[in-house]
Amino acid sequence: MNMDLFQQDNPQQVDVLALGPGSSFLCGFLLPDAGAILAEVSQVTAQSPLRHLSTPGGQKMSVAMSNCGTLGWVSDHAGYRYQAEDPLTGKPWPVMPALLLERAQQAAHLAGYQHFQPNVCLINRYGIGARMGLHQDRDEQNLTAPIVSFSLGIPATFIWGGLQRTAKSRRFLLKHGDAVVWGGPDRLRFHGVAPVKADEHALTGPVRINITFRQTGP
Ligand code: MD6
Ligand code: FE
Repeated sequence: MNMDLFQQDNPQQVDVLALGPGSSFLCGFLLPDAGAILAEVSQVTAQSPLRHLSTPGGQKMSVAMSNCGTLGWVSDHAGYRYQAEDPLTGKPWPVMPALLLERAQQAAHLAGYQHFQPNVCLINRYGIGARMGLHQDRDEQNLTAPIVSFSLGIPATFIWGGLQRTAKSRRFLLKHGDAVVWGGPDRLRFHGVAPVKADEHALTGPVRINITFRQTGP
């Protein structure tokens, strides 16, 4: 029986589409509070500004990043890692706003993950033309926890691959308000974002914001 059919479990009656055995697409999940979420993101980035990190190979990333939570994801010549201080400010990352945490846990719950306790919230800002190459998310110590991903602003084409880099990939559009939850057998799928096409959104202008929630520990 699909419990999501009951109003009390899914009061928004959001469509939950299976993308794979451990992953769900929640179409329009964030639409009721997109403005409030973007305001929280602005509060975070006022304290820990968005910046273009360098890859270990020395390339500047086209996506600008920041974090909130007890740890943040960073990249530099020394590699990819999570750390408790923002290297730009030398201070701890801003606290994860309650609304972001609550909505991430609701999304995980709707997708069948009941005990998601994210401690990291990675904020990605895409301008026109920004992209993210095919990668796996494997810097988290806890690979049994899912990742919850929120998309706001202008749309982007998500590239959804397989467990091997060379596996055939599918593409789908991530639009303003969409959430994706993935874990279980899909947790280590390769994925990326195609160069963002010129567009404007009333709430963000010519920008896409992606927020991913991760649980790095037990
Ligand atoms: C993005 N997302 O949507 C990039 N990674 O801009 C990711 O790289 C990602 O959405 C792991 C899990 C979910 C994601
Ligand atoms: Fe990723």
